[in-house]
Amino acid sequence: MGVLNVTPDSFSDGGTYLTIEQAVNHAKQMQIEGADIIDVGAESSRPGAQPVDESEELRRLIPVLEAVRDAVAVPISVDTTKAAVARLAIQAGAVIVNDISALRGDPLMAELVAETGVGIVLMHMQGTPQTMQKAPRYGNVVEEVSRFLQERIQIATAKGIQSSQIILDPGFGFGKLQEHNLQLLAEFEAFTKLGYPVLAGVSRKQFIGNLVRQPVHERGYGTAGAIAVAVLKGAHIVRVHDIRAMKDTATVVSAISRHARSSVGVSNA
Ligand code: HH2
Repeated sequence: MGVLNVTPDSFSDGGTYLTIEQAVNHAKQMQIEGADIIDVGAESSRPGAQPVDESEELRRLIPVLEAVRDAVAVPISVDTTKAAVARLAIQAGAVIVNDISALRGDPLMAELVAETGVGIVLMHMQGTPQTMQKAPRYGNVVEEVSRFLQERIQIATAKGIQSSQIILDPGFGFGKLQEHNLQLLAEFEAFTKLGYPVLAGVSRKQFIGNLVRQPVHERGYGTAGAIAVAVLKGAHIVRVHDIRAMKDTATVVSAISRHARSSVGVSNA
């Protein structure tokens, strides 16, 4: 899954793809480099980011989404927590809603997803983007994230969403300290064992920067290390900025893991 942020303030690519032409060119390039899904987002969720209102999110998103849909053949997902935005994005061609609030942000989102049959990413986050990095706290992070995801699956299915629509995501960097992010990756198979496709969004994140001591745009090699572990432990989708490098990383690791006779969470990525 290639990231396309049409925001002025995203932590990695903010302000880079603000015109339709820039966004379309980047989407095409990601397709050429092997992206299987393009995730378009118009509201940053980096720690401390200011929320954007619905009309501004739509203004940024919809023209780009329509142009990208016409320019690429791969499925498009929309990174939003608002049902009204998701509805217009689906009408404009999105087939997955990437909801970082896991249906908690908007009471109308579950109904929309059930009615339209699109895919839905249910992601774990402790707190909100404004508060989440202030004091993240867990007893056992893997167990707590896992329990949360199972609760959200129950709520989603109770509202008429089919199991086949659901994708899970432990939410790297969303209300997690360094040790929590590392623990989630070290035990990533706990999530792939839940029986749903699992997405890992580690690309260029702060916990990688803390290890390699590099600024955002120099975290590609560090990201590849994290992607390799996630794919080895069964991640089905990796949400990344550097398509070519991460596609190659995932391809090599999944080929190796298919030869492992007794590995846990063998990938079918
Ligand atoms: N991470 C970001 C945004 N959306 N969605 C999912 N499902 N999983 C993630 O880990 C995830 C996500 C943050 O990264 P980015 O989009 O590059 O930055 P920003 O939120 O600042 O736009």
